[in-house]
Amino acid sequence: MRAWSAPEVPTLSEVGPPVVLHDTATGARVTTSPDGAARLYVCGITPYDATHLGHAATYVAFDLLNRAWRNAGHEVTFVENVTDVDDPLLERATKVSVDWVELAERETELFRQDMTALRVIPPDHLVGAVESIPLAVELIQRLEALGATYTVDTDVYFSVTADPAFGRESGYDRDTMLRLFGERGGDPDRAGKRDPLDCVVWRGERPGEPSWESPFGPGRPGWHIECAAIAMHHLGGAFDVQGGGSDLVFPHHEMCAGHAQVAAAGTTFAQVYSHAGMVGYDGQKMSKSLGNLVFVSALRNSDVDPMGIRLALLRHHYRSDWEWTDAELWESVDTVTSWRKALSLGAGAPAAPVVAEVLAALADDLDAPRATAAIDAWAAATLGTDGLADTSDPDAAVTLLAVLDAALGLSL
Ligand code: 5CA
Ligand code: ZN
Repeated sequence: MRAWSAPEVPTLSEVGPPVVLHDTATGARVTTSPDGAARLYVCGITPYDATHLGHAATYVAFDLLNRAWRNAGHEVTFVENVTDVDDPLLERATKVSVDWVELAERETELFRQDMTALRVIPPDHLVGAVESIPLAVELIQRLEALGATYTVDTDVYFSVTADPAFGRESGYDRDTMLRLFGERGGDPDRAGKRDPLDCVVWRGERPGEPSWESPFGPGRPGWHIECAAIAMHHLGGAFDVQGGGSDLVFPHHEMCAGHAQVAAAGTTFAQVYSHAGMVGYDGQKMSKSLGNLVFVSALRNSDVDPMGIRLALLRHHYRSDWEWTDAELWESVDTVTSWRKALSLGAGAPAAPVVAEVLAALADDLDAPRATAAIDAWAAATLGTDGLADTSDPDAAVTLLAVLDAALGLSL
C-alpha cells in the first residue's frame, strides 16, 4: 500500500558514529554493522483507531534509528506492516457498524497524516496484511512441508517445539510465556493443541468474518505469520533490526522469529530485537482496548505544533516506560519556541561540539534526552540566560538547524 510523503532530510557533512542498540534477545548492547543497506522492520498499526502518543513514541524511536544509520553513512531499507485484518479490527468494525475495510482505510490514512506531521521518514514498503496473504500462505506451506504445523478443526497451528531456538528472543520462562500468550491474543487453553503455546497461523473461516481461499481451506492468516512473511519477503534472512513496542516482545516477536527460524533453518529472523517502552496515561499503559488515549490527530486539530509533540516524545529515552502529561507537552512547546528564538539570531555559541554530542548520543542506543539536553545548553548559552550571551560562532544556527532536522527529525 501507499506510504506517506517523505520529509526532506538534510545530509550532514559530519559522519556519525556506528549505531549501538540494546538487543532484547541477549540483553547486550550491539554495535550494528549493516552489510549494504541497513534492513529495518517495524511492526505497524492495527488500524481500528487513531494514532495515540504511545504509537507515536514507538515510531519516532525507530525513526531515530533510521536517521542515526543514515548519518553514519548507511542506506536504509525500512519495511513496516499494517495489520489491516485481525480480530480487534473486525470486532471494532462490528461494534461501530462500519465496514472493516472502510475502517482500516480511514484509520490508516489518518496514521499517514500523523506520521507526516511528526516528520517520521516513511518506510520504503508499507505493507498491508491483506495484500500479503499470498506471502503468508507460502510461508505456512513451507512450515507444513517441514512438519512444523498441524490442524485443529479448520485452524492450522505452528508447533513451537519445531524451533530449537524458541524462547531466545524474549528469554521468558514458560509461566511468563503462558500468561502473556493468554493476555495478548493467544489461546493457551484451546483443546486439541499439542503445546498450549502453539499459535494459529491460518484461522479457518468463521461466520461473519472475511476469508480467503487457501490450500488449507478458506480462512485468514494469523497475526504472527503475517509479520514473519512480510519481513522475510522484503528484507531476507537475518535482517538488522526488528522493532516494536515492548508489548510485542512475547508472543508476537518470539513467534515471528520461530516461524522464520524453522522455515529457513540455521538463520535467525533478525540480528537485533529492539523494543520501545510503553507510554502510559492516567496510570495505565495507553491502549486502544483500555481507551485511555491521547491522539496525535486530536492535538494537531487543536493546533499544537507537531514539533512540540515530537520534542515531548524525544525527552524520554525510548526504552523507558513513562507517563504522558499535558504539562510536559506544554513545556516542550515552550522549549521549541525558545530554541527557535536562539536559532533566529544566526550566530550563537559554538555549534561543532553540539553536533558531535547529538550524533554521539543518538548512536548510543538512541539517547534522545541526552541529545536534546545538548541543544538546551546551546540555546541557554546563545540566549545568555546567565547574562552572558555567546555569539562566537557565526554559522551556529545553520549548522544546528541541519543537525536538529537530520538527527532528531525536528524542523525548526
Ligand atoms: N499491528 C500490531 C503489530 S504487527 C500492533 O501491535 N498494532 S498496535 O496498533 O497495537 O500498535 C502499534 C505499535 O505501537 C506497536 O509497535 C506497539 O508495540 C506500539 N504501542 C502500542 N501501544 C503503545 C504504548 N502505549 N506505548 C508505546 N508503544 C505502543
Ligand atoms: Zn508485527
